[in-house]
Amino acid sequence: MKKILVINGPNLNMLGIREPSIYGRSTYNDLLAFVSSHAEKKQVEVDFYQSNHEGDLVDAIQNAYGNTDGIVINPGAYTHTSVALLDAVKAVGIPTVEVHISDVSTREPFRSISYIRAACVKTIAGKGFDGYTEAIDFLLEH
Ligand code: CA2
Repeated sequence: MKKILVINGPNLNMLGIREPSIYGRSTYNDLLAFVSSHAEKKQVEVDFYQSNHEGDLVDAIQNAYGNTDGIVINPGAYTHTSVALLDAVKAVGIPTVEVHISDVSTREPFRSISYIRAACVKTIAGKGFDGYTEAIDFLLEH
């Protein structure tokens, strides 16, 4: 069975609490349930990790080395700032898909910048929670 690690960065544990017009009303636990149900259908093992701390996210990517077939990552605001996350994905060489719930390209200009994108096999944005399942399907097919 294939194993995929789903990583969420800062503030994604607060989903559903504020800004429903941007991120929807569903919570982080709803996201986990939605992705888990899809993974079960696709017979893929999925692990989840969420942190508000950049170094902990780097550790999670490094810990996937040698035991994970693919990574789905929503780096949150670190998307727009973190060379460390870019380097971590490059270092492990695990196929990684970048996901954003909102359409970052139509929001503030700084959200159009993504450092991690250069190390990712695909970027999916603006599809809500469906972006995560689309990312899993992409990793299984490629
Ligand atoms: O659209 C996305 O998935 C983002 O990665 C979400 C990040 C944001 O910084 C990125 O630019 C785009 C924010 C995570 C959630 O932030 C919340 C803010 C208020 C209430 C609940 C969550």
